[in-house]
Amino acid sequence: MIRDQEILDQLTDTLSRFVRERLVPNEERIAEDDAIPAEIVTEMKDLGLFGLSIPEEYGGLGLTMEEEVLCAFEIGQTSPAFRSIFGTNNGIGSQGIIIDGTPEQKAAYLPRLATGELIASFALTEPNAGSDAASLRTTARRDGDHYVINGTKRFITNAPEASIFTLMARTNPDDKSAGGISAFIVEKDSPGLSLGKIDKKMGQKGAHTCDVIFEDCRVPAANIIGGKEGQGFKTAMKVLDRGRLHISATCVGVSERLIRDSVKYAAERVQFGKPIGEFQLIQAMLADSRAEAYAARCMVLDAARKKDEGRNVSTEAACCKMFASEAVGRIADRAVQVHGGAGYIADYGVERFYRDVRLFRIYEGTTQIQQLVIARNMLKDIA
Ligand code: COS
Repeated sequence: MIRDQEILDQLTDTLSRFVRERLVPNEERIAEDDAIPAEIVTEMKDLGLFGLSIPEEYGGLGLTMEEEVLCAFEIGQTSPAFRSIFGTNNGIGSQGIIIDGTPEQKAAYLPRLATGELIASFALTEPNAGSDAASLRTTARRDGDHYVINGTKRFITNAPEASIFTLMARTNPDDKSAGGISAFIVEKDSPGLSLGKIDKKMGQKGAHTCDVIFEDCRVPAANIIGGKEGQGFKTAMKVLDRGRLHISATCVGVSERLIRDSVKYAAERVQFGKPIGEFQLIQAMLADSRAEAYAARCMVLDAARKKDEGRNVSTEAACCKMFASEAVGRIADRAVQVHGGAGYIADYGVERFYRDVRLFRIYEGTTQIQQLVIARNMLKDIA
């Protein structure tokens, strides 16, 4: 749903210019420094990027899902690490509070998340609970008006920068299933919370992950999301439904960027006396990439519109995540191939994207988890 086409066009134009003029020229720098420069983070805050999907009443832009994916198509056209720094405030870090939080929790955290004063992070994965999220072992034991949390969370995006964590922990030790899990808002300064060392990753330099360790960490009982125990797994799944659409839209943006760079290179690079773009074998790669990116864009828009209509898009979000992340992997591979030797050399930047996009097939649910979600829902629908 687009509420006001003119205002949205202004926003997407601004984002497109920001990406072109401020982010693209800094891609190499953030990869080398493994950090987003402070001045760029300030500009992102001024543009409202930390609050794209936070409701207007809490100071965000309150974008609908369709508006959000249209913005992500633009923001995706540069190194994914730029999106990552504000991505968790709009997506998995804040959505638990937006979807299931109490009015007090929303009022306490959302306004500061919208401005970027606070960074939110989503702490679900553990050393022994990744795809099988419901098997998580972190415990939260009630003790008076607090919970005492013990356990370790792993590969947590933006944990080194985070001010708050949306944490999933088991409040009922006798219930080993999803029903024993609750979601909490945990502030980074809570006693007993510490961080592991920053992980060395294959790509997405500038975006950071690390372990988050809870040792008798005391969290006020008022911070249980929604005020009820046992709802945390469902909160996490709803958050991921939305997050997966956002990631899919980012995949579309990166795909379009890589295709544009490939076409430009094919038009300029001369071999055998003519631009390589005139050779049909190069054309085939460009065409396959174009068709796949177009298909992904159409899927994401369709699913986003259905979500705005209030429909359950768990299946569609999984389809989008599976298709768009696999497609951008193929598109990045072809981009390297079209660039030939230059595609393998760091100076041209294509190899960096090739490594960066590999993550899209893994986080927020692997391709195999998306297949499982899609097929299970299909079987449920006919039952
Ligand atoms: N929205 C709302 N509720 C949902 C839901 C969704 N999208 N998906 C599942 N649920 C509910 C189910 O309805 C069920 O509730 P009831 O017990 O009341 O029926 C409960 O949650 C448990 O669901 P289910 O039995 O399907 O859970 P499973 O343990 O079998 O696992 C998968 C479900 C595999 C889909 C889940 O573990 C998953 O998504 N794993 C990947 C995790 C992930 O993405 N990790 C990345 C980390 S974040 S970067």
